[in-house]
Amino acid sequence: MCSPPGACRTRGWNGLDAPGARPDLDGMPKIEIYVQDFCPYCARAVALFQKKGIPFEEKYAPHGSANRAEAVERSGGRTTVPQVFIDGRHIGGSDDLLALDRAGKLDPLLAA
Ligand SMILES: N[C@@H](CCC(=O)N[C@@H](CS)C(=O)NCC(=O)O)C(=O)O
Repeated sequence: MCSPPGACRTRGWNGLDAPGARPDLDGMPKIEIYVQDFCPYCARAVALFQKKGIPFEEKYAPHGSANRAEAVERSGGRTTVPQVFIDGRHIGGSDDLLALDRAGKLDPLLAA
């Protein structure tokens, strides 16, 4: 679900927009990151997936947007961004994501 249309985009391993069908995404885990502008924590989460070469969907979720409300609901009430989901599973914010990575528990979730 992406509202309004255009508020979400898929970014490839190199961080460039990857619009339209992406056959190369078949079998990859579905990464969703809710973000807003001027958000260093969002940039940190995005940079981790870029470093790992994992494409992800960036959902633009500024205050008051439908995407922000969706992020709050899906995360069980977390009001900050980023909020990260892997195959629908809530991972948390940037600190949670990096802690998971440091613990060696992120890569297994990303293995196709
Ligand atoms: N510990 C959180 C911090 C996230 C955070 O503070 N994000 C800021 C934006 S960079 C935020 O959402 N602030 C509250 C707001 O904008 O309403 C994390 O690691 O994700």
